Amino acid sequence: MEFKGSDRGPFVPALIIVDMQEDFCPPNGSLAVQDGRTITPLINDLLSQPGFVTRIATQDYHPADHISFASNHPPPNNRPFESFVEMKNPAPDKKTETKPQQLWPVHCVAGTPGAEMIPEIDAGRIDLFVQKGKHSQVEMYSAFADAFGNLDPAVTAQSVNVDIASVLEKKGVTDVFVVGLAGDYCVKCTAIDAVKAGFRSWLIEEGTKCVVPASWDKVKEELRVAGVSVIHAGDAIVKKLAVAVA
Ligand code: VGL
Ligand code: ZN
Repeated sequence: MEFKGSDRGPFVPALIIVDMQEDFCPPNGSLAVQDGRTITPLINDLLSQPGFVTRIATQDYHPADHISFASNHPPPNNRPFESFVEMKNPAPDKKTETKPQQLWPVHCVAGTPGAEMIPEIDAGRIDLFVQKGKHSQVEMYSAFADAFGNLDPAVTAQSVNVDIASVLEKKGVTDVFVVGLAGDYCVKCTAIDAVKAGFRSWLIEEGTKCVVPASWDKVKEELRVAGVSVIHAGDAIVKKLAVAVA
């Protein structure tokens, strides 16, 4: 028999809010996700739930010369959303490994207004901000690992300011709830890497929006195969978050 819910041992939940930043939101974001701002009330409601042992927000936080910016590459292969460039693994022992990297409009440049959290988010309740994508030559959608899956802080130190897996482990977290932008990129990769890091991973469907909304069914299948549970805001597991941590 499959064990469910409270039969599965301790429940120590954390909230990860992904990339609720001006550049991912209408009306002014350079990489605005359709309806991106509309998920804010749900996210603020989650932030107010007493059950989380920690509430973490991630920020895409790129240098101006980031490899994913279309304008940093010569034409004709520099069309945002469409073009791909070759990216090299930054790990010293894996330098020959490469991956295609999709190009984007310039977005979330560290220290600019586009990289700021949108002000509607109740930032006072956030315990920790994770800034990722800081290495100019590597993409980092997931808050846990760079695009090559590098987890070793010795390798990712240039990409991210916090080792999120060790932060969660130190707090005894068992379950990670993921919301934010964008469902088909950073939210997907963060939720999948949470599974790889050994946590149960729950993605609340009403708490995300996609760059390509029509891709969501395919993304949900990828998430399911990877072991992420895509759930609804009204589900029983979410109601458990109303119970304060002991
Ligand atoms: C994201 C594209 C490029 C995201 C970040 O937050 O989903 N998407 N950089
Ligand atoms: Zn980015």
